[in-house]
Amino acid sequence: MQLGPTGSGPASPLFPAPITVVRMRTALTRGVSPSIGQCELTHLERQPIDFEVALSQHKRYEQVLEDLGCRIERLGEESDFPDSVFVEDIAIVLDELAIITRPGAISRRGERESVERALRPHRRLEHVQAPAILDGGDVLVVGKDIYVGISSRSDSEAVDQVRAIVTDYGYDVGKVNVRGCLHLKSAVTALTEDTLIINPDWVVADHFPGRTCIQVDPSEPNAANVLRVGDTILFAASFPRTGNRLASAGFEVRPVDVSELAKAEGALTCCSLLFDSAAV
Ligand code: CIR
Repeated sequence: MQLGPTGSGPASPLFPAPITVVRMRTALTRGVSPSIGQCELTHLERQPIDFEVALSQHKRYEQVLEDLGCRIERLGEESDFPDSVFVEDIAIVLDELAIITRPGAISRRGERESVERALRPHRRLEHVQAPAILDGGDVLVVGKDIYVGISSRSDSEAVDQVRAIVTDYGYDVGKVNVRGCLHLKSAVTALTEDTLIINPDWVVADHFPGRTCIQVDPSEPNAANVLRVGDTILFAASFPRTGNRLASAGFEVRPVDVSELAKAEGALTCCSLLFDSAAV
């Protein structure tokens, strides 16, 4: 029997049953492009990428997200866009709205159309406008603080645009200089709202006052890109020392092998856009 609004009697046309909106975590992903071998590279030498291995690592990544309670919304692979598996760079998804970026690499701008279509049912959309450039990998959201890396892919003009879009929602937006790596989130990601993991050679901890910064193991410079899903921290399996560091600090950690995708300069955060939405 369905109950009316007081919960005490049957639902009727005058008192329809209350609608329960179930929120759930969505992970927007995209299949690996068959042309991933022609990806953009900035800090790495090109090496052959085994497509089958990349595919199976990506499937496993999605499986782990699903195991942790995410609903996977997977976009079709795009053979014209070698880097399109790295969906994180194309949008910033906040609770209140999403911002479609203007990727710093011209080869990646065509990835926006399908991501925009996928996000439209979930969020009101805003756009970074030319001539500004912004990659999502440069945007670290921690609570109401948004840190934007100034890198070869993202500039100050984009920071100003993002600030203008989100200020009314109570966000603070700050610029962070990064050096020696592709994106801000190659250098620092969030473990909790209070604690970050950081490679101090690539970004200075002073940018994050009031937050504890745990450093990566010095032998694993690329280990700062971790992905928090609920209470679990996913770390790249290639960086076990940093994984141990996090476990010793009390975090629930889980290794995920993304070594083949790392040859395309990708890591854990870049293969998904995670956001809460109404269950479908
Ligand atoms: C690129 O250079 O755009 C890709 N090969 C790698 C992008 C990785 N994205 C990310 O870490 N957010």
